[in-house]
Amino acid sequence: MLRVDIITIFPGYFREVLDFGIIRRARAAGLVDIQAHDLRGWTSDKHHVVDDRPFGGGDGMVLKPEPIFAAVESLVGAKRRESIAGGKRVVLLSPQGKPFSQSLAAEFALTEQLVLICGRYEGVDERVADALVTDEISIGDYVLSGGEPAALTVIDATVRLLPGALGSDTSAVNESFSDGLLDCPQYTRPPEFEGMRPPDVLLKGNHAEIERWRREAATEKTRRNRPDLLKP
Ligand code: 9D3
Repeated sequence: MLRVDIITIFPGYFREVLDFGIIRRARAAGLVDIQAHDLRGWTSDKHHVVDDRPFGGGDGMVLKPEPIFAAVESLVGAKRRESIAGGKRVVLLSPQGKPFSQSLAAEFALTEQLVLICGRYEGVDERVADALVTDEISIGDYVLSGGEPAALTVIDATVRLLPGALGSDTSAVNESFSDGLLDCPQYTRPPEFEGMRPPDVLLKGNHAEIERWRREAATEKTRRNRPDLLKP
């Protein structure tokens, strides 16, 4: 069973979203155990302070290192990257991270424990990235207000790859990004909707013709929306 521990100042953010769809089914089936932990629980001062002003000046606040190191030590049993057991990953969600990808999700799905550290404010004390985390990850080139939605993205992409998480009618093979092309367009009933019809080839049942159409349509969709995927 994969264990996922989220370290956040907003544990409540995760409560309902983890209770739907594939993630709910995977949890119910015992494939994954996901817990959101309040970073403030690892503070030792009266006011549970998790942030402070940046050295050198500047706007905003920076998450302090001590509660994060304490959280990871209690959840993973290590306080440095080198001491983290193989099969465990400690991930910092950060705008400065490496791009998240399907291949990284596939690696995470093979681990026994995933710890996700969610940043907030202007950032996280760099000693966390330097000495504690195994992976610093961004989900894309846009600015979020915190790492929480990025953590959810990582959880979703990872959990659906756990053996048994997808129903028998669905499969994690032959997907977009596995074969390097976007999915082909799909249609269902009715055959005519407000004057719009699916391509005739899909209604005729010649499976060789349908396969050829799907590959060409997928290539055309990819050329239009993601030409970067076709570049050598
Ligand atoms: C790059 C912007 N920073 C310069 C002042 C400030 C800043 C903005 C947003 C610092 C942290 C954040 C919160 N974002 C994340 O924690 C985050 C994130 C993101 O913003 N985009 C894509 N992936 C991620 S993963 C975590």
